[in-house]
Amino acid sequence: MVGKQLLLPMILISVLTSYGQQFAEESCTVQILVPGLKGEPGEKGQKGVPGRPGRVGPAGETGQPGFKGQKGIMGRYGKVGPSGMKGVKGYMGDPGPRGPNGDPGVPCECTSLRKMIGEMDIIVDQLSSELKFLKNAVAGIKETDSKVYLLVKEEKRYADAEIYCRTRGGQMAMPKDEGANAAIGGYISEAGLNRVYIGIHDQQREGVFTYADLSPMTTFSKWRKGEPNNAYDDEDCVEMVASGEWTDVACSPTMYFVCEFDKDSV
Ligand SMILES: [Ca+2]
Ligand SMILES: [Ca+2]
Repeated sequence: MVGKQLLLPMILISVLTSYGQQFAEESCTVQILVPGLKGEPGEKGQKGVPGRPGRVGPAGETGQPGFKGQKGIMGRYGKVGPSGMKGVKGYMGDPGPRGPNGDPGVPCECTSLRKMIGEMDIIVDQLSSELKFLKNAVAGIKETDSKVYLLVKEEKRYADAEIYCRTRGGQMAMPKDEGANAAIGGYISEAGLNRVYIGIHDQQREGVFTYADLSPMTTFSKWRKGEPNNAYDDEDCVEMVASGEWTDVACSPTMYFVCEFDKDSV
């Protein structure tokens, strides 16, 4: 296409040039220029690249305000608020009708009640004591053919120990033969004790020892060597040591002791 567009001017120039030369050579010759035939239409070209974006247009006009919407549905109930302040105290009401008279009271019997309580305390003490006695008995007793011996692990003076045994139907242990003495001595040593009171004393007459039931000593005795010696002129009771031997001692110190009970009465 371009080639065909340029062809005509070139031909024209060529003709003019040629014409000029010929005009110079043949100044009288006349040339007539005729356009060539129209060429065939060319093929359609390819689509070009997109052009650049155009400029930003001017701002539009402000629109009109819309209509107000309809009222919405009721919302849920809110949380319960805090308690309010305490109100002012009201006025006192009128006094009510008088009630009926009560029953007549009973005279106080405090003295007899106190006496009863005191007696009950004594009974409780006695029961506690009996319970200890039973615990001792359950813990272990010794016996011979005719006697039952009980080692009482409560420290008492001789006089109190004697009362204790008698209150329970017995006596302080009175070893009147080798068998009984060995039984009591074994009891003491098995218990791991060194000495206990037994039922022998010379409280009635100094130097004349009797058993707790005041029966006289006959042929049997088990005095330790050098005993009885009535030391400090104050030894009228007797203890048995673990070997089974006897020693006269004072009656006031407290120590464990052994009671005996006749099997017939147990
Ligand atoms: Ca004595
Ligand atoms: Ca002595």
